[in-house]
Amino acid sequence: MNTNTSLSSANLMALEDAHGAHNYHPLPVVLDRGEGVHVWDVEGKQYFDFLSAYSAVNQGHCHPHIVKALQRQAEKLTLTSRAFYNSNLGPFEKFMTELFGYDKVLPMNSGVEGGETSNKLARKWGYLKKGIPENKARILFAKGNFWGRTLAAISSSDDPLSYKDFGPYMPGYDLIPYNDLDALERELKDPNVCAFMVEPIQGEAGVVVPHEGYLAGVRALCTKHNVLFIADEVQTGIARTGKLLATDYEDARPDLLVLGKALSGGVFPVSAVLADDDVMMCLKPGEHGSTFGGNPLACAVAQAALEVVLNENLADNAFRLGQRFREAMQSLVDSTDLVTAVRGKGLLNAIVINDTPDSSTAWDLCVALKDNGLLAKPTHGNIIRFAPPLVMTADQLEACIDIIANTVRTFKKA
Ligand code: IF1
Repeated sequence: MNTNTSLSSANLMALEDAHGAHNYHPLPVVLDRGEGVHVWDVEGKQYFDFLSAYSAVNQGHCHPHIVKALQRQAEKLTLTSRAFYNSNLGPFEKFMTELFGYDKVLPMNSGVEGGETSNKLARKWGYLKKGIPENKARILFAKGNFWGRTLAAISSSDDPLSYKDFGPYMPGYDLIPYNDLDALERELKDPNVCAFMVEPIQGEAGVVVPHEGYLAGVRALCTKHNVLFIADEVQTGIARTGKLLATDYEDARPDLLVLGKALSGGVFPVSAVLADDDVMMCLKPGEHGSTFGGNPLACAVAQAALEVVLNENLADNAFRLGQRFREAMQSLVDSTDLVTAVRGKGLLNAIVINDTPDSSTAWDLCVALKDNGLLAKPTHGNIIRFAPPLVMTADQLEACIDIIANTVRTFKKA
């Protein structure tokens, strides 16, 4: 139970409303405890978590192996800054570069800091190695992208909710259609393009899966035109889509790999950019950094979080359970009017609701799912993302499928 045992969900929602910025519109549930695939609200009601904190809790809530690593390190040394070496960073960097197959890693904290770091590295490489004239470097992004909330990230957004009234915007950022190799090649002919940053599957856009061969095509075109391929795997990485990385599905090794979220199992903000020396060594001491980046606590937590992914074969589990989940959702598509499509890979999936994006139907369905013990939230309007922790068992998945199917079948539109 929460420490303020006298406060009900209603009291706690009122406190957030009165004293917190209104930059979110949460589902009306107040979570107090999490363990594995379950969370409990302050009244003690249990739910299946089908959002996993936007794929940051792939290892399940409060995984003991990760929490123990946090506790042990927290009592020893939490932060030194990079003004000094620390005893965790080197071993962690060795673990990361060997696991993901790159020469170097640059540790940061939030996912968007990882994105910003990859963009700075790409521009620096563009000037020092590709010979792009000063301040002329261009980075391409895919329409529908989402990589965070900083002024740079929203400068590449085509979603007014992300960018409106936050201008002026970052110069040198341009958009091309997602999943369109011809459009990409047309832009890559410009010698001032230093990078193309893209999500292997677009999460926020509504779990948009590109055609087979798109990622391999991006890789080949970026190689052909001497442009850096930046893969934003903040949401798709760390076993979420049924492989360690979503780019592992094709011959599509990125030049810059951006990780975040489940890199720490949702226990601590940890992000990272991996690259080979040709790119990473363009950065010299003092040219980039952060107070918390690479701190001993982050290293201990992230190493434990990755050990869980490997030791519990979470990618294979996500692959298998994802196949079963999409099969079950497809039967809802075939047998109801409410659900018109299902898409995804591994345990990053979404269903499309048969209503306009500005309707409340998807939201109302998520409220009904909540009442039936399963938490999910619409992404864009009429699309509901389903992303449970990857530690889910087959039996638990069947129970969740039953909840979703029963809720859909008994749901009445407003
Ligand atoms: C919010 C969305 C998801 C991301 C990808 C980088 C980042 C994210 C592919 C930045 C972050 C979060 C942000 C959070 C909600 C959530 C989200 F709905 F906003 F778009 F997951 F789809 N690349 N996504 O998905 O990582 O700096 O947040 O650690 O801002 O509301 P961050």
